[in-house]
Amino acid sequence: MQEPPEVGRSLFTVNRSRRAERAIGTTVAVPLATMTDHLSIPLSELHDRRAFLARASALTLAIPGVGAALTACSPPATPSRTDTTHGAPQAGAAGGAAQGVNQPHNSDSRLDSAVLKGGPHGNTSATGTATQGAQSTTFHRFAPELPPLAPGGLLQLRWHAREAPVRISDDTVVAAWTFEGDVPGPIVHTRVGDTVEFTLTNDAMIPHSMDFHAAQIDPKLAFRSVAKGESVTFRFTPKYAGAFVYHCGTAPVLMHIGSGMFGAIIVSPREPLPPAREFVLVQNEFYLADAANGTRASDFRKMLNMVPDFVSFNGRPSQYVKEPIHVKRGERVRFWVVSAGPSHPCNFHVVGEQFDTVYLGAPPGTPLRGVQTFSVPPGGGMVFDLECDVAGEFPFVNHGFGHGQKGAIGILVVE
Ligand SMILES: [Cu+2]
Repeated sequence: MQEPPEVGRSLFTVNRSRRAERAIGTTVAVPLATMTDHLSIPLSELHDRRAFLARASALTLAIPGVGAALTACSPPATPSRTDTTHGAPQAGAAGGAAQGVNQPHNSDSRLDSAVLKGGPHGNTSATGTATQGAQSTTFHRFAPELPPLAPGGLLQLRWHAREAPVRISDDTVVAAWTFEGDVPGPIVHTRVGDTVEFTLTNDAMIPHSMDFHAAQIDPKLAFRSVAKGESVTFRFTPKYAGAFVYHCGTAPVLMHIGSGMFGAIIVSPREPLPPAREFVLVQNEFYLADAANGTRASDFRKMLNMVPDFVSFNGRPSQYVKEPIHVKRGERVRFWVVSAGPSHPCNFHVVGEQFDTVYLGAPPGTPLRGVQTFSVPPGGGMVFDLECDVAGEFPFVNHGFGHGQKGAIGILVVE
């Protein structure tokens, strides 16, 4: 009797895990042990796991760009231990090359899904240390100010991917997957023509990776997944100015962005823009399971349905309503707005104001003048300038008000 497609796909995934283990040998023993856990799935759990893997696999097939990027990244027949760096990072060649030459590519999407399904957590982010210490996790307002540029034209970032509970409101702690322990990850600020040297070390059981939208670089090398305890290092030189997303690119990407692995990299142009108070807003959605052990885990099935529980700027719903952004009358304000998604745009609008200029692409090019609202697509970023000539309290919102109501709102106080 012919197997239904769903079962066939699931078994194929299992076989891929076995092949990967043989190919890579004992070099990454802990994650592979986790992968092979699912070779002995109890029948009672098989349906859920099978469904998850099938849906995750279908996801990559349904989005051609993502599917190509992810499914092309199968483990090679003869992988090398030089896949990753250890200890002090070593820069790749300036201008964009990643470490090494004969390296495995990013993890296969189905392999990574298998890792996700290897634990007792189901289709959620409640893995490993994501829930530990939740009760003592305090709320902090995410500072929206654009940080200063690094001196000398070289920005060196040595980050860790790790699981952590993050309090997003007084009554909600999410079991997050993070860059540097927070959601979103740190705001990166660089400039066209400068160099970013980036190292990601993975502290978590599940593979993770980094995809900078501000980079032009071979994604199979630079954006590949790394296993627990291992690192990847690469350099790039931003060509265009703008507000760009970064995110974990490990499959299913939906799960990794949806669980907190995203942020903004702001690339300033060489020629200065008009002086302004500059702020960064990263919109994201939260899809959360019911509370357990003091946290709410991110729920992959809810992500697929695209009806979020919360939508936020900088990782906390309505945080800038409680603690607004203050500027002075007569100042120009510049919002670098990024929509990390994973699935919805940000229809950015400031109530009672109009945008003097919106830059669709690299500022100072492509200016639109006198704009009321503009939609930033998921995976995109734009720059919004306004001249604060009138004093008052101005709500900045996602004018898709279902999402504004769920937390994509703040207050700009012009004093
Ligand atoms: Cu990840």
